[in-house]
Amino acid sequence: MSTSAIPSANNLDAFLMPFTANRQFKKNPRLLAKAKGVHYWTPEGRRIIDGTAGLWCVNAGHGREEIKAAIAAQLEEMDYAPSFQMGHPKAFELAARHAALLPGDLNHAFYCNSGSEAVDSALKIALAYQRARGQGTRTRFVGRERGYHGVGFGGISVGGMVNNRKWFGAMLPGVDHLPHTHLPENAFSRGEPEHGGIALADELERIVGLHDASNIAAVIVEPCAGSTGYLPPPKGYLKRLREICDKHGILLIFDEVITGFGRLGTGFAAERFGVLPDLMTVAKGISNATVPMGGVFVRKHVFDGLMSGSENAIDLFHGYTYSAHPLACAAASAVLDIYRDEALFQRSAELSPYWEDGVHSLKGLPNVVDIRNLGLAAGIDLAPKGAVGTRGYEAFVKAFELGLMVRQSGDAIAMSPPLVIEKAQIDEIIDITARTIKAVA
Ligand code: PXG
Repeated sequence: MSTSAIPSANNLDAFLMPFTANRQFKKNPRLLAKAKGVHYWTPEGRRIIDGTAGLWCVNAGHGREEIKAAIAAQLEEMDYAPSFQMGHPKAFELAARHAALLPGDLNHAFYCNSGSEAVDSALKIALAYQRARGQGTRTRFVGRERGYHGVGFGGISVGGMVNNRKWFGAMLPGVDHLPHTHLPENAFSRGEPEHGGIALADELERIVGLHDASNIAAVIVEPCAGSTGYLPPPKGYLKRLREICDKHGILLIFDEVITGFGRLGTGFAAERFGVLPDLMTVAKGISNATVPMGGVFVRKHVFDGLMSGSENAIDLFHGYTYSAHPLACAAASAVLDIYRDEALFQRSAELSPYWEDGVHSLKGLPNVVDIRNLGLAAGIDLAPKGAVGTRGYEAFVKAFELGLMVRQSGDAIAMSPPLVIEKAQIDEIIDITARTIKAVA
């Protein structure tokens, strides 16, 4: 091995970075070396306030001692156990705790390792359920424009982000898309937008009219779209989707990878909106991002449907080596204790009005064309400057320079701080965001 090949943090070449402009990044890297509470530190010791809870996932803040201890204890006791035709106690205990936490009869949990796996698992469970109840012609899915459901072939097919789709060919056949919910007449809405909810949801009837319900397995939506700039649903939208799905025997899947575990001031968006989906996908906050984990929660009728074959047959022909990994289960259980003991979902609700006032105080700054918020998250659209995404990227880099981590999606910036954030830290986020927006004018 030549000395030039000795791995070092100064040699950034070997890592093919996900969702990154690799060459641009490597010329001017943004490295994170340490994290605690609501802060990151760069290798040089510069402190960055985490305006995005990592990637919408570190809901209870970084470096939680209780989670570290639970993972260490589990590692000491048992590193790994399979979940196929075997089981370990923490998996069952976690599922029972999740079942108790979730609304309605969403009382069975399937586990996986990411949001992408959760989405593809949910789509497969929907197909298996329809088939098990003698409706095997229901193979089509309906997603939504500007939806993000991860990067598996199922997820990019039902998702509605052009760049996730354009590179990867034909993908899953038999998918239609509802229109996205970002309407110009709702600009600068505080919380749920007023206009368009019913008409947008009624587009589902048009799709059913085209294919017939007997061919449609499920509709999947994020209750509040995250990745494409944070788009809260207009009033009445989700309820109407639920009604149309019920009318036609179509399953409704809520992708709560971002909204789950407190982001909207309730445990789950399903509670916030009073709409119960048939299946729900989660990830991120489920383990506070310490050990990768995702999950699909299903309602009783879906679970019972899967259990309708002979007792010695495998009910769901699907699973992962690391489904219900013991370290992930230990972490997820410890984070549930934190959410409960610190009442973090309630804290998220209590902080939301302060957060709303903060983000809407940015109205009137140069190039700010829309601001949206719901729960402890917000999206801010900036007018494009030349090519789409240029100003958004400049804002993302500038914010980092000024000591704040935000997310960029085109010319929108999105923020979703850890739920343990303090009011003074919200002020700091708003102040840096304001300086950022002025700097990229
Ligand atoms: N569904 C939703 C709603 C998501 O937001 C996924 C599925 C996929 O999860 P995994 O764990 O496979 O990445 C996501 C992920 C961003 C950003 O900048 C958002 C996500 C991931 C990375 C960046 O908004 N969401």
